[in-house]
Amino acid sequence: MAGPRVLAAAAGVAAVVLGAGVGELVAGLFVPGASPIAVIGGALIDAAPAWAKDAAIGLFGTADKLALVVGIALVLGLVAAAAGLLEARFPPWGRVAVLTLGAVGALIAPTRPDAGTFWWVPSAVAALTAALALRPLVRLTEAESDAGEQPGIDRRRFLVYGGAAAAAGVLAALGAAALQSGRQAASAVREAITLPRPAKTMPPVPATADLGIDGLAPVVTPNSDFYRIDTALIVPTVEAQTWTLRIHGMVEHELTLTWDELLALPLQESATTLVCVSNEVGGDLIGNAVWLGYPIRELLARAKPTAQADMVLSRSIDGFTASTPLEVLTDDRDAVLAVGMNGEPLPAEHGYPVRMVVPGLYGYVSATKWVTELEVTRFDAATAYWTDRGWSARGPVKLESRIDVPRAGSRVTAGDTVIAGVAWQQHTGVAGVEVQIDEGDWMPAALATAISDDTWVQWSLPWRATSGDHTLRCRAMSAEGEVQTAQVAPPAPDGATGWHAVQVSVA
Ligand SMILES: Nc1nc2c(c(=O)[nH]1)N[C@H]1C(S)=C(S)[C@@H](COP(=O)(O)O)O[C@H]1N2
Ligand SMILES: [Mo]
Repeated sequence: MAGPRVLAAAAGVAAVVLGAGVGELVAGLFVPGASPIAVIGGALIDAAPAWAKDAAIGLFGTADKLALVVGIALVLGLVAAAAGLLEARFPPWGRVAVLTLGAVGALIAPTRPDAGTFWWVPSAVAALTAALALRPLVRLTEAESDAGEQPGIDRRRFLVYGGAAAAAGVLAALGAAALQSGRQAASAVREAITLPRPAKTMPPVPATADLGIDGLAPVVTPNSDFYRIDTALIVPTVEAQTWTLRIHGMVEHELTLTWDELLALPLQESATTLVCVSNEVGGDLIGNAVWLGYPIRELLARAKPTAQADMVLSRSIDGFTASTPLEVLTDDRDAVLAVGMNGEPLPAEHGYPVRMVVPGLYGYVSATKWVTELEVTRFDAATAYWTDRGWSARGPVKLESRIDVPRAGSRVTAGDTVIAGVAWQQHTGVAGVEVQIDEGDWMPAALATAISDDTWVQWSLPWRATSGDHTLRCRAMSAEGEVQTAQVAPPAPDGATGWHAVQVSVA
């Protein structure tokens, strides 16, 4: 039989689940984006020290956001249980605790970069609901503890009312989640968009660019498999028709571009591999796509940066910023304002309606999604989101290579097989890849045809596998003669280095 303490804690949890669910539903119905959990999660993401985020991405990869939400729910559950106990022992302090929790959410909400006037409301409603439910639920548990005659009756009533409160909360939260995903899916506008034909098309991807080896990453990554990394707990919704890009700061001509104006410009196709600075050696936070976009260089030429400017701080609707060297955006590379990804409008998670893509730089200093602003400035005058959190202000991609086949830890049948992978150093190009088996000599692998210097390239090497355990290593050579360093460096502050090694056992 559960003791009175356990029941009081359960009353706290039931009240808070009800409040949180109602708060989420109010947000889902009336104030999209202001979900109390998302507001608190977003603030935690922005406030977390660099090491914590590094650890989160390292531990959970692209599931880092789910892990955060589960973490918040657990903490919320603990606080709720404590509030139930407090209310039972020292009323009204349990209610005060619950209201304080809601007040924190209501105070944080307006500080979010994309906050609207009523963003505080869902947290306030959540807190009031939880506080109102807490007192009667705790009462029922008290009646239970000193019920003389019929103890079973109040217990049953508590279970019924407490259970109903919690169930209502869960239902409301599910409703909110359905509204949210409906809102994303119902970007009917996005579905209806027909992207203009490129004024400058890319030569078709050579058939010899993809070796077609089982288990090897395809040379062009399908959108559904493309890694996603960003600080947005809820994917920002930006409508193309109201989207604008403002170019301002150290420019002679400030300018604003609309969606229709952007689509009317001569767009170009370009294949560019995007990689995250958090990608570990051998990691999968990398993908390659064919982008449809307009050269940022041309827009900057119109705006005319002043002679002192050396950086462009791009800003997203959700407040994320990236610092990109001005020279990289004005030289002849395909640094684009992209609207299309592999033949369709940008998926919402990848920046719909417009994002930046810049060959040769890690995403955190170049690939701003949901971009709305380019501020021409100086590295010594402004810093970007990740720089403020300890990462380097500049992030050129480092020369790397990865073994995809055979998979690390896999069992290989003795005899003729193949070792294959990918190698990259965007905007420089890869000249060769070498493979080492155990402590043997480095052997040159065959490169597939590169799509361009801005994309990764596949490589392969036939291998007569002999039985036993083996370590396979690879290293790449760049088109400039650089050899991929063996020096092991972690992702922070400007990208991991080292050789990818995989262990396999051959039988
Ligand atoms: N608005 C916004 N843009 C962003 C980010 C972000 O957090 N917010 N993350 C950047 C980082 S760190 C990377 S690696 C790339 C990832 O792009 P993808 O999710 O389309 O793969 O987006 C960049 N653009
Ligand atoms: Mo990244």
